[in-house]
Amino acid sequence: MQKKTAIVTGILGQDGPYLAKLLLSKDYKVYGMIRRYSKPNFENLSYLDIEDKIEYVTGDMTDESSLMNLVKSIRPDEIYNLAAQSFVGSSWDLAKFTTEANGLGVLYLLTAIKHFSPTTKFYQAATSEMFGLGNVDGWQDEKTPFHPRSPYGVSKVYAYWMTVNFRESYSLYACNGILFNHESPLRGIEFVTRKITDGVAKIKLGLAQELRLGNMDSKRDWGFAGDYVEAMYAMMQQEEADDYVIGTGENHSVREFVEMAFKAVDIADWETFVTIDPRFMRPAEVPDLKARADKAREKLGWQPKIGFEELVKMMVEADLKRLSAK
Ligand code: NAP
Ligand code: G4F
Repeated sequence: MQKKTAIVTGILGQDGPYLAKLLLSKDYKVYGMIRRYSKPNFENLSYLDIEDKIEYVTGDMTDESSLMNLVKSIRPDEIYNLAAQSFVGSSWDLAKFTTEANGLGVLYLLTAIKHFSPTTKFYQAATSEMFGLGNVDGWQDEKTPFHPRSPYGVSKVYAYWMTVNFRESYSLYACNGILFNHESPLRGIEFVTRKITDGVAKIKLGLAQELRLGNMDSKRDWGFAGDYVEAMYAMMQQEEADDYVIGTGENHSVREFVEMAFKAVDIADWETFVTIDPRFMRPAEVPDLKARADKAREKLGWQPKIGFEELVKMMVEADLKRLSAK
């Protein structure tokens, strides 16, 4: 039997490698789309030991013709669009690029599918940042109104509705995974969780003396990326395409994350190491995110396996190991 094929954009990021590993375990041929680099970074793929199991193809979310060519030549069974300028903090300074890569890029991909491969299923990496200030009694689900607070959030709302619109207009199998924050040892170093676990590991090893952070009060629903890619895959195997909220249903403040990370290395007086630095405050903040993922549990049979404490420990231990090896 012929292998199923999938294009994964954003293959070098955090989620790309976890998803690719899952697809490979299900015997897919995986095409990983990367931009043109003078020196690409395959570190996350080699961490999961799959660097040489992917077929790499060149494409850029801001280059319409590169996406057209890929869809036309590969005509994959599935496309997982994970590529994005995904750092909220930089999206004010890079508003145009963020809009082009995260918003228009999705329009280009959907148009390519419509023209050249209408049976290809499409997954869009939507986000809880679309909710922003929106909530119902402190919770967010598929029916909660969007009120994005950053150019990143706005770009993802555009992509979300374009995905819905192509599904409704052209009957494409196109779905949005509205994922809440998910983390892992592969998380980019500028995101708060990894910045904390890397910083705490450095302090423990005597390589740093302080950790500088912004808003310690904001709350996030943090899960493990390895669990979340299973939800992406499940969304693409349904009878009909739909949109799903994915999260743990439990949230914690940045302060609680910091406390837990220091606890993992037996440092009790953690406050002496932490400095609030206004440079890391945002022009507009998303204060509180908490997922109600009942639909995913009922329809996809999905639920997270790794809890908050286990996640923090996993990340701190990975950073200790990485730094000690150096
Ligand atoms: P990530 O680590 O930042 O990875 C994003 C990838 O997109 C990177 O490999 C990046 O390539 C690539 N990319 C950026 N601009 C591109 C462009 N113009 N053309 C082609 N590729 C481009 O993000 P992630 O955490 O894996 O998240 C995956 C997706 O889920 C993103 O769309 C993100 O917005 C969304 N999301 C993430 C979370 C979360 O908590 N992690 C939650 C909800 C939604 P380079 O390596 O070249 O920079
Ligand atoms: O880790 P963060 O940068 O993640 P944020 O903004 O929640 O976005 C992440 O999750 C989204 C899903 O909700 C994704 F769509 C998005 O792509 C990305 O993966 O910041 C988390 C919180 C924020 O409230 C921020 O203000 O931590 C706060 N924070 C406090 N000090 C900090 C810092 N964030 C960063 N990055 N660095 C700090 O020093």
